[in-house]
Amino acid sequence: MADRPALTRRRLLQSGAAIALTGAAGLAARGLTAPSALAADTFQALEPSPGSVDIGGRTVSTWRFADAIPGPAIRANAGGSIWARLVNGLPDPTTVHWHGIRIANAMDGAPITQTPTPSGGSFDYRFTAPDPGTYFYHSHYGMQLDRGVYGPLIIDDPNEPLSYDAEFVVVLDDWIDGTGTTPDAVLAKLHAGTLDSPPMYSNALGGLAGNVSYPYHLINGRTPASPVAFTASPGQRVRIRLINAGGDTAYRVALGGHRLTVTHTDGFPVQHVTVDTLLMGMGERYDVLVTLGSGVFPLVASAEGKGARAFALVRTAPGTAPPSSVTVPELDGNLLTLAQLHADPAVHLPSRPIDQTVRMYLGMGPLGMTWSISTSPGGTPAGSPRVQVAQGQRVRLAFTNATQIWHPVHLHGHTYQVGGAGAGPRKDTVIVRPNETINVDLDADNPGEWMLHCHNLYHSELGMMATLGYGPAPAVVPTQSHTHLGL
Ligand SMILES: [Cu+2]
Repeated sequence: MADRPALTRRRLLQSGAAIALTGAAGLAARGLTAPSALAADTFQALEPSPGSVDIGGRTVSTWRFADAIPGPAIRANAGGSIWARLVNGLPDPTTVHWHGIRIANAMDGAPITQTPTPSGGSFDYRFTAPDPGTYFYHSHYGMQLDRGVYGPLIIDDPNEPLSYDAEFVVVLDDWIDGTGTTPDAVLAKLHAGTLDSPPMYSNALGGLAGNVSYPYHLINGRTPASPVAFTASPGQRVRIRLINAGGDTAYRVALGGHRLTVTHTDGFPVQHVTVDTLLMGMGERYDVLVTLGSGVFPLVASAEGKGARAFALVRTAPGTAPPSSVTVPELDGNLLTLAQLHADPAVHLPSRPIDQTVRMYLGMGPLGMTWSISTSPGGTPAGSPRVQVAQGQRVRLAFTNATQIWHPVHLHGHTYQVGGAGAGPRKDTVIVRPNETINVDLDADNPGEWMLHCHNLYHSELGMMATLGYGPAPAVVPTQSHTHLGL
């Protein structure tokens, strides 16, 4: 196809994230051989372990997939087979979740679909990613994601309809691990009601912006003191794939001197809309197109309501880099709203009656020490409800936020359409603001037990999680929480 993007290996390496070693080359590089019956189009060894990471101006000790964060970029074609071999070098059990992928249930990497892989153990994830787009993978065990156990997952469309010259993969993260505390210690304080955070508010998020104040905010593992520089040529059209891998931070993203044409959210195409800036919750992804000017430009992800930012550079010409404190007027410009987003008609849910509507209430216990999803208003923060659906149903989930803080609500194994068939974007993670109700519709076409939870890791570990399951509940439902807080 004439307008396919010219994505060379060099360009991918310029994107600031390492390309995955694929197929036989990847196996050979890892000293492994694949019996032909086990061969896959894409192979990736994942060996999480404790160790130090240079985040730019500071070295921290943490848990991560490789010597640098994010972990290796895994890249595959839609419909191609992926084989990721987990070898757990962490002292705790772990799992790997393929966030946003409509995957077979047993491969979802959730602690309700597999026994977490013990320290020293291994697990082969073998799956096909049906939908092209921007995804990520991360540990789904305890607080490991808010350490550094995550990486980007890009599914290419062999018939990519968008035309662009280069691509940047931009992974955002709030960082606290190894800075004198750990996410587990922060979680324990939150649960005890003793976490002392400065007030953090955001009008755009409708109230409290977060619970945790982080010392650093990173783009592709680097602090603003030593930013990543993405390079391209003036006039080139660049696809920027944005991934929020944070634990408790919404990021407001802008590129100084440019507007952003939003083309996808959570992997799925939307009708293009051009804005100055967009706000993304934990677990959300956005793809934007930008035609680059000539110069050195600040790419800023402002930690919403937290008075701090992540920072990178986009360089298309020689020149002095702007300081990380540079004013970026686009951050205060036209902000993308959910109402502006409409799925590309090619990915609309077909129109049909809703078979089952499930009301789900997002709640908070005293002092934010516990959190909940309940199927009744005023439900208690105890337990993780299971929503039963039947294969073939059109299901509407109605999320009502009864708390004073926003929640990015994530469903495994499915992509819903916000607002119903033909209305808003296809997504797997949606921000629900205080006192807001958001309806999302989905087709129950992927049997299994699927986690449905807030992607604020502190909220989910303190109880804001449920299960969407097909048919009667399985006899044994494993525990979902591994924080050793007795929940
Ligand atoms: Cu939440």
